[in-house]
Amino acid sequence: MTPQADRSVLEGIASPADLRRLPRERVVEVTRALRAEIVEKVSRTGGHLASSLGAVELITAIHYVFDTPADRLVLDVGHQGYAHKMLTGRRGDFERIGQDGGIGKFLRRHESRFDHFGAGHAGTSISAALGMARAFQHQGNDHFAIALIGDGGMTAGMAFEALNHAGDLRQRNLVVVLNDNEMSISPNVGALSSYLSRKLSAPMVRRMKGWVKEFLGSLPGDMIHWAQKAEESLKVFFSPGLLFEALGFKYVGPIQGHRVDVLLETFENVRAMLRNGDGPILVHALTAKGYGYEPAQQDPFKYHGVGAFEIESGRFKPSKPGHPKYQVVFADTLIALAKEDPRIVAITAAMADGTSLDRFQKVFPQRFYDVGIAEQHAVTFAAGLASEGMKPVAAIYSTFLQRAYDQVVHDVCVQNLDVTFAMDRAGLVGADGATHQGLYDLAYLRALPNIVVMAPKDENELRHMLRTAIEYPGPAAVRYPRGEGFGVPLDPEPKPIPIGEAELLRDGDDLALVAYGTLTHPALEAANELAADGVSVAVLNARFAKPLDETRILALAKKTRGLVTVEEAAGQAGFGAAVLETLARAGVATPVRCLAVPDRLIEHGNPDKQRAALGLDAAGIARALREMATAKR
Ligand SMILES: Cc1ncc(C[n+]2csc(CCOP(=O)(O)OP(=O)(O)O)c2C)c(N)n1
Repeated sequence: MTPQADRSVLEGIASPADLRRLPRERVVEVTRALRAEIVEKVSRTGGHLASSLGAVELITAIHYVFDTPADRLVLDVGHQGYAHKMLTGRRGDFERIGQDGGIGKFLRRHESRFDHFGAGHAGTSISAALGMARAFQHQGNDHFAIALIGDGGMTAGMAFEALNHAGDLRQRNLVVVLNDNEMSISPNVGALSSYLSRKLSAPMVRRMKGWVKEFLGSLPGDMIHWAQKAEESLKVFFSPGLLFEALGFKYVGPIQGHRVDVLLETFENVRAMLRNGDGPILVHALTAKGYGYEPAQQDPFKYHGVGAFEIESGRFKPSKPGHPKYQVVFADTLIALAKEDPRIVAITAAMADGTSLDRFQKVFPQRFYDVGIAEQHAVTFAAGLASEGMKPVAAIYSTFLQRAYDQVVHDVCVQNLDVTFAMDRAGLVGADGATHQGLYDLAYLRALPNIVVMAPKDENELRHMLRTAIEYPGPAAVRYPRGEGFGVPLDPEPKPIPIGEAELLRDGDDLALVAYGTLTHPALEAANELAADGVSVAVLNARFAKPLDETRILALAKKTRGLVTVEEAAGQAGFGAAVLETLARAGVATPVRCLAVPDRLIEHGNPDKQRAALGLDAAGIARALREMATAKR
């Protein structure tokens, strides 16, 4: 089924104020038009399809009933917000979503005055909305703050910290809308999810009602009041509201999240309750991810984040067959190692597909853990496993591991526990943009005691490093990028690399390149270019940022006229900084140039173009070498 709709109604909506001028009977028409528009736009550019389709009615109804932007709508993650973007003047910008200079895939404060809080990571919306609601109270105004969060987002511990606090504050101008589709990216996990979706079968409800009626009938008159109270409690006990009520929220729901009439009426009631001082309120809406576009509704997992596709059939545009992805090489290597070592277990925080650990899950269902969007718990859970002699491998994107920093420090490194961090999506990530760049892991890990920090030059070395990390008896982290490797041949057996040992790929006497991670290959290309100019450049594949191969690096610094370090990470406190510290400590004054990502936000865009613009490709590295070769001393 293809969502067909007359989209002309959208022409007159440049902001939610225009939406609110429409009679309420026409809101359904708006949601249909938005849905058709989302499918059409995303079919060309790719994007978060199923999540956005599932939230069209909720977002439209909230903008219709509440006075946005004076009232604040905070979207958790922001990936479900395409209807929000379209209703707030960005319909015409969808052609370039996630591309250089285009709008972002998530919400950004500088992109629109309707994006009250930037996001990309899950679980932050309730805290942020509570802060806003509290600010309104301090400032003496009567605006409301509304957080829209998915059942996946709700698995983040932070969401509960916020609910707990909001309940305690009795925050009367706060609404949390729970968009419950029983899905995270893959099916949601955990006791909370089962609790929310607990449905009493109809015959059971009928039987219960019958018993209660019979029981009430048998009671003397003065006890009926108490018995009715008991009946209410029984109902509450069987409703998911109990949990939220216990946290101090008024619970409204569960309601049908795609019925516009129900939503408008519910939000109007909610607004009246808020005005009456009855907040905070939690609205529990049941939705279907991918709603209204058959292929996505049938397989919301496949259509969570998509590339371009054909609308009629739902078929994706064929992608060119390429080299194996780092993720697949990682997962397959882990499977091979786990076959030999029963102590190995794998952990993901809601990214089984993204990390390719779903492959591991198929082979070792009992040794695989998806903990939900709970990176902090994932790390300390791994620490606990390690403390009892297991060998946990936590595959967490570089950007999401930021969340669990104290767990990495306090629970793993300080206790020197044997946890392997497989840091996926390290470096530039492309369309996901600033919130997802994997640029800070070097800076945040290098400072920590006990940990070994490494990065492979290609997918083959990743295999060896994974084994190295797992065999190392303390904490070890391996970073690798998103997507395809270089297509290098894979050695049949992963072998451990001596800790802290760099690899001299090419000797040279004039200059030295010290490369970390996947920029080693472009570094080699650059050295070849310089050789044609008669400049002899040594290339060292550093492999380890901690411990650094000080002996080899110092030897190169002493023998050459200048050293260039290369890494795809934030320059401050990164790999180059480690080299500079080593040289300074040894009193070696060889000039050093550090090529790294500069101290500014890198937004979404094509990573190859971004690398070129930052001087982090072969041409840029060659340029830096030439400048160094011709510099006067
Ligand atoms: C801290 C963090 N970990 C992981 C992710 C990756 N991620 C993006 S959306 C998503 C699922 C969100 O599920 P839910 O909130 O239920 O929204 P839905 O897509 O089902 O509408 C995940 C895991 C993230 N954005 N942030």
